[in-house]
Amino acid sequence: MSSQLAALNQWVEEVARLTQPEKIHWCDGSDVENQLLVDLMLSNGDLMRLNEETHPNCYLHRSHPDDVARVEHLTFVCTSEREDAGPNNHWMAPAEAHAKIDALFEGCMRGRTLYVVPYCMGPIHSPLSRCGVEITDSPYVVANMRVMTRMGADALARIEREGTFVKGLHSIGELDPDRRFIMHFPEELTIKSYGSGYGGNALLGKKCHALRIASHQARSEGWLAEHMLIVGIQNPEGETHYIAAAFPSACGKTNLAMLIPPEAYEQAGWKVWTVGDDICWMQAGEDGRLWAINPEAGFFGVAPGTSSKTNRNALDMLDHDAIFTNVAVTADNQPWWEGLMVGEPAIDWRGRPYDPANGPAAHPNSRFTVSARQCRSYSPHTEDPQGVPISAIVFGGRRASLVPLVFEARDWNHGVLVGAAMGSETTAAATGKVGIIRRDPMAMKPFCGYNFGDYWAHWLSFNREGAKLPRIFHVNWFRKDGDGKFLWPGFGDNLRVLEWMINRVKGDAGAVDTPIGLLPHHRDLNIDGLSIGHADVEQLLAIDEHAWHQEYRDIADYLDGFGGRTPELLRQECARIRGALAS
Ligand code: TSX
Ligand code: MN
Repeated sequence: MSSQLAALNQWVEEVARLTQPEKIHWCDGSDVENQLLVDLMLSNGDLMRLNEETHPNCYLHRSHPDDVARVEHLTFVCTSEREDAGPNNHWMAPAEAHAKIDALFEGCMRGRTLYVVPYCMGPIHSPLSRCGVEITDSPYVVANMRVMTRMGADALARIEREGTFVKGLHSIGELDPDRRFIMHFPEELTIKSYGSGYGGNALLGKKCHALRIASHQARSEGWLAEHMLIVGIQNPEGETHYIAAAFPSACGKTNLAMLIPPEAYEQAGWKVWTVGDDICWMQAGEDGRLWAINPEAGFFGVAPGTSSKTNRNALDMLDHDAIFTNVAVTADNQPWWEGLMVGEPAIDWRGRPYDPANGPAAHPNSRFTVSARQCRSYSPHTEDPQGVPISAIVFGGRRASLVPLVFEARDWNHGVLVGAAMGSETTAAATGKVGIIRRDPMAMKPFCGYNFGDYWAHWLSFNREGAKLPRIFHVNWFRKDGDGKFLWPGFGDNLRVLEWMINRVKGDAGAVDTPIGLLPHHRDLNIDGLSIGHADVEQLLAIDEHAWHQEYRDIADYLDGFGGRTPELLRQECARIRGALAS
């Protein structure tokens, strides 16, 4: 046996001694294995079969009602120095954290099966990919990891060949919110998660590994692990430009990744290719460009709001071989959620007869899990070991006022400031008040595995001799007029904005220089066929210098919150813009 597999075996034995499972099962990722797990879950109530005529091989999972989302207040980054985790993370000393969570793991798998889940984040033969092993006592987690990652024998073979892997230990425990922790030990490439069976808390390859641990690792190895979709835009000339975009939750990342062009664009020959909808790993290639892979193999998307109008590509991939979590069902046992626009709920997400007095039928954070291969727009280049070259990075947020539809950063350093200054208005789904602006730098607030100050310095470090960096843009699809009506139609029509970006990259489009960045003149945006007035376009592209001055005062205060770790270059950039706005 290779020394790597010996190390893995030793860890599995250690965990088994601690957790006392009845059985140990090494997952190979095969169809036969999956069928056995599905059958087990159908018999123990973890899964229910959905309508076999309309939705073959589709299943519904109902989570514990107290276990329906990520839990930021119970999520810790455990570095030896508190300052390395930064004000953006909850921190606990590693020894204390291990002691605390190991006490919960003690004997927690008695009478249960321990599953060993080897997985690869990214194409199995890509040098940008990284492997991990998740130990879990949840067959639901195994079934989801099989869809979301390259799981099983091939990943195990790569681990054996390669050496290091991220160790993830997970148990659903008692599903008690008071006995729940998600702990990260980036210096040990280790994750320990106890007491939740839900998404990002339990599918450790996703947020825990591919973002929190990977961002830490990427900093020391010189690459980027980002909370970004990746989409390829093919123009009528047949060139494809790849765009990576970061948005906070509830801004429609999955919808943009699967965008359907307006009819006139489709007829002219435009095509949109989905590479990923949530996570992007990027590295400079020998040509100086940034090359990106999607470390995931599936989509774990929010169901409510998904319809044939908002995202036909997503809806079309959900009628076979999909796992649904916490959605409602119709009288004939089809999955249903708010915003689906067809059918009616009969049973709500908790399994009760639907009653509007109990709130929405589907949980607002209900999900689908589906293989990316089922997406019609899935890019064939997603499997390329070298990744895809990124032409543009897009940051964005939900802002009813102030922030224009689109602007371009002057240069890389300005773009990093634009990313660091990202903010979004809270929606009803998030805790607390609606319409409050929350800073969410690069959409990484819940996911950066180290101090944001160091993270911005790492971003700035990519601006070096020989680099051919992507242009950086900022968008806001959510600008409203005085009557509270959205000014921009959004969805497929966002391609008009992406077209301007691509033309900027090619040097074919005009822009107006302003203190906050470069904006399209209204003639630079193609609005043919849109029922949008000239005045609305002017409003979408206008800059209120007085209000921006206030915004930049807030941004400067926010950056100061990271003290000495905030790069001087960002402060200077901020001061430069404040000066330009004041004059
Ligand atoms: O996903 C969205 N995108 C990106 C699409 C590629 N949403 C949904 C956000 C919640 C996840 C949007 N909502 C977008 C958008 O561009 N824009 C809006 C706001 C909006 C909502 C409804 C309309 C227009 C804009 N309806 C009509 O104009 C008829
Ligand atoms: Mn996400």
